Amino acid sequence: MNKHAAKLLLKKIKEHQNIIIVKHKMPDWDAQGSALGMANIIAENFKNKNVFVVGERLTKDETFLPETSLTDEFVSQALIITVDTGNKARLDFDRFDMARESFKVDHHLNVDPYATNDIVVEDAIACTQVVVLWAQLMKLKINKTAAHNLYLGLITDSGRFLFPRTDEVTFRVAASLIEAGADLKAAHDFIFVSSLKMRKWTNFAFSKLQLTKHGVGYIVITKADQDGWGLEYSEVKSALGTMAGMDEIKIWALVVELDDMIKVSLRSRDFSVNEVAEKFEGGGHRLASGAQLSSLTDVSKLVKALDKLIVKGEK
Ligand SMILES: [Mn+2]
Repeated sequence: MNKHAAKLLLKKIKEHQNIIIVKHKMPDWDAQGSALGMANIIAENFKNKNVFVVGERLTKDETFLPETSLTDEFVSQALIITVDTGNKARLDFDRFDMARESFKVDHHLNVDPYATNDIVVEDAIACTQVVVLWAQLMKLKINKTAAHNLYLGLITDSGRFLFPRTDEVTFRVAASLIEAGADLKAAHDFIFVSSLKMRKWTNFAFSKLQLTKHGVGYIVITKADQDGWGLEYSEVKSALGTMAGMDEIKIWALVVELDDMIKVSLRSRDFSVNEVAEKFEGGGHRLASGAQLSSLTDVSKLVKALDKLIVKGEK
C-alpha cells in the first residue's frame, strides 16, 4: 500500500466533519463490510464526525444513517469515501459530484480513477483487506463491530480463503480481525448456512448447465426460470458458485435476465476473463468479472469470446 496515499486519507478524514461512505449498487458483503467497517473505524478513532453510509443495505442495519436525512449542503461539505467500487457508474449515490472531495478505497483494477485520490490494492482478495491494512498502517483501533463487518467481506470475496488471490496477507488480516473480536462461528453461520429452498434453487440452476468442448460452462437464467421462486438477484446469483471447482470447467459464466438488464458474472481459475468482460460493458478482476448483454441472443457471442480465451491459451 502506498504510504503517502494512506496518510493522505487519514489527513482528509481529520479535515472533514462530514463523511459519506459510498459502496456499489447491488452491494455484496465485501461492499457492505468495507463500508460499515470503515464507518466504525472512523467513529471509534475520531470523535464528533458525522458519518453516513448510503445506498442499499443487505441487512436492516440502521447504524450510520442512510441518505434520507442527507441535505445537499451536507454533501457539498463532505468527504466521500468510496469502497469496493471500480467504476464510477456503479456507485450507489447519485450526488457523488456534489461532494467537496472524494477518496476511492478499492481492490478492483483501477481503470476508472474517478475520485480525487485513491488507495487501490489490486492484488488484495477483498476490499475489506485494504481497509484493514490501511487502519493498521495508520495505527487506528478496529473495534469489534468493525472487525465483524470486515471479516464478512474477507470470507465472501475469498470464497472462504479458497480463491486464487488469497495469500499470507489475507490470513494475517483474518487473524487480526479475530483478535479484534470477530466471531468466526457467528459469521460463518450467518453467511454460509442457507435454506432448503436455496439448495433447491442452485440444484435447479445447475441442471441448466451447458458446457463447450473447450471448457466454458454457462448457465442462462431467464425471467421465466425465476418465476415462482421469489428470489432477490443476490440469491439468483448463488447459481454461479455451482460451476466452480470442476476440472472440465475452465471458465464459468452465469447469465441472468432481469427486468431492465441482462447481467453476466464470469469466473475462472486461470484465464483473464476481465478481457472479455470489458468487451461486454463490464470489468472487474482478472479472474472474476461482471458484464452486461443487451439481448439473450448475444449469449452465443459471449461464449464464443470465452472459448477463444481458452484456445489462445492465455493465462
Ligand atoms: Mn470486493
